Amino acid sequence: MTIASCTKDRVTHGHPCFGGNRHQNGRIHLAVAPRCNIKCGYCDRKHDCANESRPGVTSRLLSPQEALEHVRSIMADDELGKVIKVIGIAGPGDPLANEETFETFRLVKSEFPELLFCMSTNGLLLPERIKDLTALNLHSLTVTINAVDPSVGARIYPHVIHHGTHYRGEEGAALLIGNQFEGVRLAAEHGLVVKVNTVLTPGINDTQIPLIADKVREYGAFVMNIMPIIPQSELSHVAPPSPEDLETVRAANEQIINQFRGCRQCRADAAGLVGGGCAL
Ligand code: CLF
Ligand code: SF4
Repeated sequence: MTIASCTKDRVTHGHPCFGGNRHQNGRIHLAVAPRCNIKCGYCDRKHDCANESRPGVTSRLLSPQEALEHVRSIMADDELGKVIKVIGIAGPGDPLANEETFETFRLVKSEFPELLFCMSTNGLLLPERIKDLTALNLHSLTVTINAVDPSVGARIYPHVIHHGTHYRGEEGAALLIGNQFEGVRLAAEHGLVVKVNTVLTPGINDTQIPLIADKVREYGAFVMNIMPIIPQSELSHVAPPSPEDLETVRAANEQIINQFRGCRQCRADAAGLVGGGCAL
């Protein structure tokens, strides 16, 4: 399924990660969210959230006030200031598990209301925070969903911590997956443009991809981004998909929902054009 350009522009406003022109439009990531409330088997927590980043690079944590100053300095730069269209929060942990995320959006939005605001999450807290996100007038949201079946999810998520209680195995996965899909449904219903990231983990969740696509399309997601696993931690033994295998999965999935193929698995403090951005 290709993204018709008139529909795409109306929905995404040129957002580089939703099919907008990523050679012209850039983003600033603000690394203000250190804590996480789940454990993904491909994450070792020495690095940024692996649902939107690659290992080997870590971000310096910023306070909300420092984040605002960081945005000010980039927007004042003659070259970078012209390309920045989006302010994103994508880690280093889960943005919804950190109140600093909300404070940062409020601060930056009050000074740069013309920018688009974007966030990426594992989705565990999405149903209960959706009203807070819409109150901020968040433009776009990414939810990483790796399974529909809790038995598959249990092989990807060793544990989930929800309101102070640890859940393991299928119980934890079922809670997480339920909140992810409900969160996507509510976000779309509230007018956010929703992208679903899925980490393709060969031998574990291959068969889940079309099931995820069917469900999130029904719930109103706009586009899906299938990312190759970068093996580490509990899933370090998994062989990542070849570029050819990844493309085969994306092409099949395109029959169900739009595909984003431009992802560069950014770090949580990236700034500039996707793929060409420096981290200041
Ligand atoms: Fe950042 Fe993510 Fe928003 Fe983009 S990144 S929070 S949706 S503004 Fe983009 Fe980077 Fe891929 Fe993410 S290329 S890792 S998809
Ligand atoms: Fe790591 Fe992100 Fe998963 Fe949290 S949500 S465990 S930070 S990959």
